[in-house]
Amino acid sequence: DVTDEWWRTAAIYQVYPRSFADGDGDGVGDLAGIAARLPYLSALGVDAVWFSPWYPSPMADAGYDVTDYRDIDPAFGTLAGAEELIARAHALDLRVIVDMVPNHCSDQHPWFREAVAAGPGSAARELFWFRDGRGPDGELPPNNWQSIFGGPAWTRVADAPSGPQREAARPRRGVGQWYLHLFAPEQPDVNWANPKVREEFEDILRFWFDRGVDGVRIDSASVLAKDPQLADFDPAAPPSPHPYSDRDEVHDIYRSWRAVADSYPRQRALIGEVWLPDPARFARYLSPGELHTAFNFDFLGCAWDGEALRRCIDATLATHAPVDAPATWVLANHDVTRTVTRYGRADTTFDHVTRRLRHGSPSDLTLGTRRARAAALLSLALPGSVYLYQGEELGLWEVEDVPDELRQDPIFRRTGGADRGRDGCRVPLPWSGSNPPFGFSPDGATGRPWLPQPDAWRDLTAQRQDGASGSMLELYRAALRLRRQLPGPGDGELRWLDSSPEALAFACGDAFACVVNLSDEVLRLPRHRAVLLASGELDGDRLPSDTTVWLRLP
Ligand code: ISL
Repeated sequence: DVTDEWWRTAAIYQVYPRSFADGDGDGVGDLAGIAARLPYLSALGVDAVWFSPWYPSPMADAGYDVTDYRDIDPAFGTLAGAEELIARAHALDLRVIVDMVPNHCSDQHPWFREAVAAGPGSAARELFWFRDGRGPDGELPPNNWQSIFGGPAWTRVADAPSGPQREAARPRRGVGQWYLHLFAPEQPDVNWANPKVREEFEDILRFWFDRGVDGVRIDSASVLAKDPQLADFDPAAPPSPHPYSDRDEVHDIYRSWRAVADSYPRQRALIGEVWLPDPARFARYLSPGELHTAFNFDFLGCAWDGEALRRCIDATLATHAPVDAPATWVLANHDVTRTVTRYGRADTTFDHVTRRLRHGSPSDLTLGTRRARAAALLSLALPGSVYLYQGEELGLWEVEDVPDELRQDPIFRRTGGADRGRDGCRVPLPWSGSNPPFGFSPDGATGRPWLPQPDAWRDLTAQRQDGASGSMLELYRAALRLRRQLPGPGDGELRWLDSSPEALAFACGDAFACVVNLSDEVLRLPRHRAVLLASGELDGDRLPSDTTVWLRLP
């Protein structure tokens, strides 16, 4: 149906392929594992599945370093397997979203290998940002830009070798030009001012749309365009326009992408990961002829505090209303500390420069779980679309004691361990049984899960929670079921019912209300209403602290 704007109120489940389910027993998740668990996702009640990158990759950044945008990494499966997975998902009424990584590719991508081999001044180098270094021998990076993962945003390559060495040329610490990478050195930024780059990615979009995918999630969507001057700047007081963030040229790219999406008879959604603190700048990505929807992390970065949450909700709704785009709500993803752990701490703050959560105190997981349940019902009640990260529905916590030698996140390495990185939220899911690998890998598997699972996850397996009243899984299932059945949760216009800073009480539509108690005191619920669902136990008409309730209004 061409008019079906399913993404407006969708609940979208993020699958992180390495860690979802392992079909072949090597300890790494794969498409066969995902295919076997699609019925689980369908029963959970989500509308769409977003797959984090599944393309061939050396995995320097867990697949966000792509060597071939039109294929599947052999560790995950085959392209035919992906096509079959898309078809199976559709047969279960699940939409499919793939991850598009347009800001950078892998340093092993044929384009980059060719650029290194071809040497300075070549057309191949024009697909990236190569520059001579500064200093007498070019030994200093071309400018002062810092990588988002720590350290300089530049790496030097060897000068172009000639003769038979050419083919084998690989980037390494060298004496030649430098290339720009806003993320890890293994992720060279491509040059979006080059028409060849634009053609290539439009073709890649078509490639996946032709295979039936319903939308793309656009990684790091606001940093694609760079100021070709590549001048130094003070990150504490960046110039306007910014040298690489949110430049006007980037909107031009998405207008072309929209034309590609619109050339298909069935709606394909463009979903931007648009990290921008300024709501007006954010909303530009949603203007007519650009992206359908976008998410950022304001909600996720919000403290468990009534006033802060209300401000964030109001600001988010106010940003989206004028552009007639749905608000999006994200509590977790593969880049941040899991909710249970985050909410179990008194001192978590969000660092807007590094975009990392910071904390000092240990986490109280009982409190964290209670709040994560309350936050889940809040996010699923708010009007708009909602993104769930795999394992959130099981109440998994951050695995903070991953041994250093097993950590794979480049952030851990690039910061010398000062930032523990993102491995702790990427531990393979526990499905069944009482011991690792908890059904993540099939019986008789030869490989162990690529990151070790805590023994205590035996209580959090999907199997253990299935049908268990009061389990996190059953809470998500019930909420997603109601979200589908009723006008109200996830839908309509939000009206605040209470102005107290420590209670978030709002109605959506005529008959549905959501109340979150963020105070230390018991809250008395309004009369003449029926309880549809609660994140914790109620005592008559009393709502305990850190609890959310969904109500049917008379
Ligand atoms: O995770 C972050 C820093 O700790 C964020 O700033 C993150 O880098 C940013 O949101 C972009 O994230 C996306 O692109 C990265 C990749 O590492 C992330 O996993 C991905 O979500 C580079 O491709």
